Amino acid sequence: METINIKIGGMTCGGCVKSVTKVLEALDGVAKAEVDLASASAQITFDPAEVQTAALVEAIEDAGFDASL
Ligand code: 9UX
Repeated sequence: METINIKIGGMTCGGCVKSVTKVLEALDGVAKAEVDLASASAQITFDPAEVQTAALVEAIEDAGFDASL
């Protein structure tokens, strides 16, 4: 497992946090996603053999938010 932190733009309430958490944890290879509103970021624990960081960024963007490594 690997852990990375991705900066997320556009989250304005707890519902956004839930949405982002859900899309990330729905991905195969993601073990845990801890999304934080105050720091506008997500700490993601994932298996790099199953999912790449680009796919994590894409999932966040597809949910309507900005994501950068
Ligand atoms: Mo809160 Mo986020 O009502 O899209 S869920 S702003």
